[in-house]
Amino acid sequence: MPDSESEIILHNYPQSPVAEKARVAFGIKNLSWRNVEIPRLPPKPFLTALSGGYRRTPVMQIGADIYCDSQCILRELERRYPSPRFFPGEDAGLMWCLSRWTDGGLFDLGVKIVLGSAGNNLPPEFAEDRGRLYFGENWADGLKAANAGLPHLVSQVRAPFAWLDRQLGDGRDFLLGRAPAAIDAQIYHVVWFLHGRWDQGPTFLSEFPALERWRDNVRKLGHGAMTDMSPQDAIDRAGACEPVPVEGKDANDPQGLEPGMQVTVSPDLDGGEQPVAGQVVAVNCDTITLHRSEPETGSLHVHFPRAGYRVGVT
Ligand SMILES: N[C@@H](CCC(=O)N[C@@H](CS)C(=O)NCC(=O)O)C(=O)O
Repeated sequence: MPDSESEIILHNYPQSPVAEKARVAFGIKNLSWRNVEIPRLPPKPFLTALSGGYRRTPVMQIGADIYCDSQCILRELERRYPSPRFFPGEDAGLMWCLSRWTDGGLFDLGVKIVLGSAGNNLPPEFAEDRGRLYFGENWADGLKAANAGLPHLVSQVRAPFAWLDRQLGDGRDFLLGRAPAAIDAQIYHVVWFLHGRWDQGPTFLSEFPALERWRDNVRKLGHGAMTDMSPQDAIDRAGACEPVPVEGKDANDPQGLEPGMQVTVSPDLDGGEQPVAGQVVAVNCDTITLHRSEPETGSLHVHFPRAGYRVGVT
């Protein structure tokens, strides 16, 4: 068992597909972790006390270090637990580039198909929250358009699934061969979502037997070893720990970001989300780390990816 300072804590809820990506990542590396269940809808006071306002799922905590976004989570897991590797081949750079599509365009299609096909059957407060998050200010129109345009949306996901099905048709266990990789988790979470939450999902996926065999292989990887933890214990853990010291200055930063600056960070999307404010501790092309402090948690380092996030200088 790791000591409590280095114990992995995942703030998430069972139905979240992006959390499923992180849970599969734990399975690939066979890690032990603590599960803190958060609400599916805001307010999420325990989570935002740690994150500074970031409300998406999942968020990983290790001591007083808070990792927002699955991109940041996977990167940190690879740094702390390099074996087995998330990138079994020699193509980590290309795999990260590909993950911009899995986390962006592909996930977006999954969300539009699931929410669009649910139509008027979504609970109103859920429709309003997720509608605003994924469809912008005119979310009600966006949801209706997704419902009316469902066949088109499905055609957009069918093509890449057919490509994957053909590739997997050579009998390999995972997308890159015999060993599971980050890209398996990054594609699997959308397939898992479509299978579990779209009423036509199982029928749609039955067109792709090799993809279905692969889905089962990824499912069998499991989630590592999970034990529950209460939200208050997670807050107390942060309060009892100091963030891991980190340094980083980037002479070529296009925004001139430097340690010591006060900034805000938010997803680079129109989701109506609250930006997180803090002081830059370290910055590079992959990650920005902010220092925040709250009476209950003491000093925290909150980490965000650069790709997909907007930094504003305050
Ligand atoms: N880019 C983020 C996306 C996270 C995301 O959109 N997660 C969904 C759940 S699957 C979410 O936050 N939904 C709203 C919520 O949980 O409050 C990541 O990769 O972690």
